[in-house]
Amino acid sequence: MLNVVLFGPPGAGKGTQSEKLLNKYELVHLSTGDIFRFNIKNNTELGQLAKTYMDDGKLVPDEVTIKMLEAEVNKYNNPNGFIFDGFPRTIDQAKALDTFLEKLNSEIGVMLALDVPEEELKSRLKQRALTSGRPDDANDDVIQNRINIYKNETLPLKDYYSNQNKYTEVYGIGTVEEVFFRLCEALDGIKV
Ligand code: B4P
Repeated sequence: MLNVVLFGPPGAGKGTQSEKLLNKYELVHLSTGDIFRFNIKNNTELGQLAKTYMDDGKLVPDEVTIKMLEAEVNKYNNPNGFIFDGFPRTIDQAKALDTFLEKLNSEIGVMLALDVPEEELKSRLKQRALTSGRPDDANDDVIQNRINIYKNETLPLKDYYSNQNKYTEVYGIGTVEEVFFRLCEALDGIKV
């Protein structure tokens, strides 16, 4: 199994690039953001809870997110591997992910991190707000909050995976195709 964590700040292009990677490498795509938004759209109990955090740009609590992710992982029987998009976002989530994968006799192969400067992130999210209808993209304070939470709670994962020699950074500026090419180069280097 090839298990990839696609990592980066809000708006770095994780969702965009995951769609392309999953086709090329035939991996299962698990995006916690997409799963939460699906639940919000369908007005489930989980969706109602997640919405109260997401609209403010806060992380959904670990116990909720971890339980949901494990249930998703267990839906698949013998996949080629997973792309985890937007998960883990905290050290506790990363530890939980290691435990789930151990149960499947597997592990994370690599964390691919998209490196994008803050000004570009803000401009992409505001652009997306014009069409996405996402409340968390539409407000400058919420965007800033998401970036701050990323720096404080999510960025420590860089060390978590670096210490296991699993961290690879990819420059996230350029066209979607250019960034995809760099990600594939990084991934192919690891697979060989
Ligand atoms: P997510 O859904 O994970 O999304 P994201 O961080 O907003 O963006 P992503 O990096 O996927 O950006 P995209 O490709 O769309 O999270 C949303 C919220 O869900 C979180 O704030 C949190 O509340 C909650 N949540 C999710 N996971 C959680 C977890 N594990 N624990 C707790 N809470 C969790 O790209 C953004 C824009 O840039 C798009 O418009 C795209 O078209 C554009 N773009 C992409 N690549 C580009 C390029 N190369 N050049 C120019 N524009 C580009």
